[in-house]
Amino acid sequence: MSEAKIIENLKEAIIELDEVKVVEAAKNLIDQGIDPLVAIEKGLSAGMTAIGDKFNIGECFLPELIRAGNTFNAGIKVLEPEIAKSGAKQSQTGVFVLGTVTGDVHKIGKEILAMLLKTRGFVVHDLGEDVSLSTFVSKAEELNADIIGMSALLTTTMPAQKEVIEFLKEKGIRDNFRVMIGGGPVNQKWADEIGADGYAETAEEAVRLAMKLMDTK
Ligand code: B12
Repeated sequence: MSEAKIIENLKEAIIELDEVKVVEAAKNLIDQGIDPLVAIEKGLSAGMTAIGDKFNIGECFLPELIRAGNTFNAGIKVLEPEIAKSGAKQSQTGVFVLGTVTGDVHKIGKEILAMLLKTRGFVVHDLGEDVSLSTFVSKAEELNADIIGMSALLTTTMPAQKEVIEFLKEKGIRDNFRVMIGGGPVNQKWADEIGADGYAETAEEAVRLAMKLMDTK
């Protein structure tokens, strides 16, 4: 089976909410030596975007979003050891405190980022979802973090990213950390506006950026 067809199968499996198909396609992909990161972006994530679009126009509802998330995770579970193998590094790159902002429970993108950061040597403290402003800041201080990463998938929760940065400034500790933001509705313009040190559209770009930011510390 061609690489394009396998990646298409991954995407279809998400849209069809088919966990058996996603596992089969992911295994197939490993057998064929296809880059799992390409498969995540072009297959699994593309499927999630399609589900999101269907949700937007009322063609599917919350239960389908939840099942799509489960299907996505079933695929990732198969790919994860492969990704770890490809990027395994011994030395510690930096300490990364990561979470989804308050009011927001989307975790799939954040967890992919956590996984990739770990394969590149970062020590990742995933604070979970619906993380309050004070938790982000107190944990970053306690763990002596190099980078704080905040995920927001809702336009209504994006302002929480700004509030964390403002809080860091109020406490006079803004310069102790690099701050990265991401998530569907977030973009570089928003990052500039709120004074974040970086934005990345995908987890792969985010890891590259995190490594670059470490050089500026
Ligand atoms: C799955 C899903 C859910 C699941 C979440 C399951 C889970 N545990 O994560 C459930 C069902 C719970 C859910 C609920 C809701 N959802 Co929802 N959901 C989605 C969906 C379909 C996929 C999200 C996803 O996982 N994408 C796949 C991952 C891989 O992509 P990603 O998260 O963007 O992450 C990538 C990058 O953004 C980046 N990244 C992510 N985080 C970070 C952090 C940093 C620091 C960096 C640098 C990069 C980075 O790297 C990742 C990998 O490349 C999206 C549609 C979409 N296309 O995104 C809607 C979507 C996000 N949801 C939406 C909505 C409206 C809701 C609800 C309000 C629905 C409702 N009426 O209740 C609730 C809100 C719940 C809440 N309070 O949070 C809207 C948001 C609209 C908006 N712009 O505000 C979307 C866009 C759907 C739509 N088209 O309308 N949802």
